[in-house]
This record gives sequence, C-alpha cells and structure tokens, in this order.
Amino acid sequence: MDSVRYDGERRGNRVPIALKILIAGGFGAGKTTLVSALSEVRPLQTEEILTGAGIDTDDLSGVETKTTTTVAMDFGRITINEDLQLYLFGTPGQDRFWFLWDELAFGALGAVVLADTRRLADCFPSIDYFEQRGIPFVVGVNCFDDARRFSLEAVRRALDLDPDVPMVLCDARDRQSGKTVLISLVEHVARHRGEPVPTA
Ligand SMILES: Nc1nc2c(ncn2[C@@H]2O[C@H](COP(=O)(O)OP(=O)(O)OP(=O)(O)O)[C@@H](O)[C@H]2O)c(=O)[nH]1
Ligand SMILES: [Mg+2]
Repeated sequence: MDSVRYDGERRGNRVPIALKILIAGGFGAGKTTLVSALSEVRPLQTEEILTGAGIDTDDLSGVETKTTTTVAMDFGRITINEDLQLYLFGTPGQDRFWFLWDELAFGALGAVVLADTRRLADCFPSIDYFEQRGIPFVVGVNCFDDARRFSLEAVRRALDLDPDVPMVLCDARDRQSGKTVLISLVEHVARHRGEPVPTA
C-alpha cells in the first residue's frame, strides 16, 4: 500500500497503483459471481460447459444446477480513487487447475476464500494454500438460498481457522456485500503488515 507512482517519461502523469486480490474457494462457491458483481469493467471470464466427460472428476453434489465452470481465471477491476485500483483474480475451483495457482497468486496483496456451507471442506485447500505462503486472507461465507444457516463461530470451528482471520457472511451476487468482504480484507492486510488500518 504505497504512495502514488508517476509515468516513466516524467511527464508528471499519475499512474494508479494496482493491487492484486485473489478470489478463491472451492468448486462452485461463487468466485466468478463475486468478481462479476464487483467489477466496474465487463469481467473477463473463462467459463466452459460442464459435460458428461467430467462425470468422474466433477463432484456436483450440492451444486447440481451448475452448468459451467472456470477453466483458467476470472478478472475484474475496481477503481478506489485516481491513485488506487484493485485487480480481482478469481481462481478456478477444481483440483485439476492447481497448476495455475502460483501464477495467479504471484504478488497478491491478499485473498478472499469463499466458503459454501453445503460443501465446506472444498475450501480447505485454498485456506491451506494461503496459510502456507503467509498470504493474508479473509473467509466470506457465501449464503446460498438453500443452504442451512450456521453461525460464523460454528463455521470458524469447522474450518479450524485462526482467531485473527476475519469472517464475513456475504451474498456473492450483491456488489455491496462483496465490498464489505473486500474492506475486511484490506483492513486485515493492514493489521498483518502493522500499517494503520484505512478508514472508509
Ligand atoms: N443463491 C445464490 N446463488 C449463488 C450465489 N453465488 C453464486 N451463486 C450461483 O451459484 C452458481 C455457481 O457460481 P459460480 O460463481 O460459477 O461459482 P465458482 O466458484 O466460480 O465456480 P467454479 O469456477 O466452477 O469453481 C451460479 O449459478 C451462481 O449464480 C449466492 O450467493 N446465492
Ligand atoms: Mg468460477
């Protein structure tokens, strides 16, 4: 979280700082939906149709109505002010795309792990990934209409999360709800780095 940059030709033009944030979580947890809801530009998506060919690898239990899946990444952008932009990268949800993760995570400020309480275990690999690399993250519990409601404390216990990892209930379809998740991430990153927590 740096100050302003200027362009290389020293014309004094301000170049906004771009911070990279990952939106991760298990298969079908709502990553693509969240990036789309938050992005001010038409999001880049890499959705492919789920076909019978994936029957042995794609576990659709709990998300039976899902028809597509991300096969590379999602990309979206948010302008905070003239000096700061957030670049959002949604990860693919399925294990067979793990080879992309190191590229996507390179230089990331932090991450949102979306959890779907119908398939909570699916977000363990994302949590492990960020914990092992010391990348600060928050957990957004995406409240699907047909999912049983659990308290955040119950979800925290089930995920065996450190007490300092923020958790937020959210609706990935809703921009305002998504912003609340991002704000909690930015505040968490600031605390993690020992920097002053930004105020809205
Ligand atoms: N009711 C409800 N549906 C949601 C919510 N978030 C996502 N969905 C729906 O759930 C389905 C899966 O969402 P995606 O955003 O594709 O999930 P994903 O995590 O990107 O999936 P993969 O990339 O395949 O891992 C879509 O049909 C969404 O419309 C939510 O908060 N509530
Ligand atoms: Mg997706």
